[in-house]
Amino acid sequence: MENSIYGSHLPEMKQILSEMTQRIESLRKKITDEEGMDPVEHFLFRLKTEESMREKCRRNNLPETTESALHVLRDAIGLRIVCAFIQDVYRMRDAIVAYPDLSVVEEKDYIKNSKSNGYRSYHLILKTSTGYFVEIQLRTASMDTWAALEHHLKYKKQVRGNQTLIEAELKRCADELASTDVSMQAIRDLIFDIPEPPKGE
Ligand code: 0O2
Repeated sequence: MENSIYGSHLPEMKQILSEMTQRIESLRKKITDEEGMDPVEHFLFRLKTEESMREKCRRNNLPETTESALHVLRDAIGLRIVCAFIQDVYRMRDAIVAYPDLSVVEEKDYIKNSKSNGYRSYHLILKTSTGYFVEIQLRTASMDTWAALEHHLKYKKQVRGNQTLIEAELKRCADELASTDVSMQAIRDLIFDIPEPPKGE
């Protein structure tokens, strides 16, 4: 059998992924217990498959080596946290960056500064004390839906129709969804910012 691109690191990578998922789940539980509302809609995680990592190396003109897979590309260990509301994205981000044993090596706020195609998400690259990188993508359900659709279309090799129009329409959808996210957050604030009535009323 062909040697793994991850060399002998796979067991430790699996262990890190498992620890990270447990942390996110307990963070979720803590916020849910304290506030009665789960900040996370859904949560995905994975180790990038051998095939996908090798394909990404080739795409980036990198040799298919353990060095490329673990130290040049930094998303072998990946988590995606999808929240209902924008505020929850930032709340989860704040809690994650506060872990003392993980250093933040890169942070990209594509929510405040969306990509030109309309892509929105919050990206974190963390480094463990043992030297492994972990990529965390945080986004709302609307952003996630858009990214999935755009990804699907991007990999359709023969796109029929007017490419410029398709891109403009995708961007318009992304902006409309972003505007809806802001409105949904405002509605939640209206509901939850109402103070409790005084006792006895
Ligand atoms: P794969 O094959 O999905 O794992 P940069 O060179 O800094 O501009 P970089 O390093 O790729 O870009 O990082 P970035 O921009 O933070 O993107 C990392 C990942 O975010 C991507 O993985 C995608 O999963 C997602 N992403 C970024 N931009 C887009 C986009 O426009 N549309 C969609 N659907 N997803 C996006 P990769 O690198 O594509 O690799």
